[in-house]
Amino acid sequence: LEKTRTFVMVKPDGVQRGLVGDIVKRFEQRGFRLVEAKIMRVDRALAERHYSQHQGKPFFEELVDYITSDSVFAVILEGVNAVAIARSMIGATNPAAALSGTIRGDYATSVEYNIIHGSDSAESVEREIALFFGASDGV
Ligand code: DAT
Ligand code: MG
Repeated sequence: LEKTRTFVMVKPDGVQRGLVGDIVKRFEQRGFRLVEAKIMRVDRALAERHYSQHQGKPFFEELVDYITSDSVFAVILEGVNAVAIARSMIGATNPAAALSGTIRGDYATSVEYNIIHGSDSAESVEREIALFFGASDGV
């Protein structure tokens, strides 16, 4: 079976709440391999590029403030059907709609603080891995 990559990022509240280990464990148990991972700070320039599709929306400034407020945990995952499976494990953008058993459904209550990001397409994976990990593509 063909393995592909996806990019996920535990947002500042997830790191602050000590959820990185639980979240990594979920992905590993599901069958993903960690290709690269790091704790890092996101500066405004990176945040605005990462979320460029949302520029101009009413929540954009708050979103950039939030994602730059403290460390995030950025991860490249590899597995079968990586984008779709990671997104289904993450759950709906608004935790009010996220099913229990999903990461947002188990750990988050507000759309502003929904604790994790996951790439939404193969194109987003390429773009986001380049933004967060540069040319490096792991081992
Ligand atoms: P996702 O993170 O599920 O891919 P998205 O790309 O539509 O969702 O939005 C990116 C982030 O922006 C999302 O995780 C939280 C924030 N956001 C989205 N819609 C919002 C809204 N209506 N109010 C406040 N924040 C919102
Ligand atoms: Mg998105």
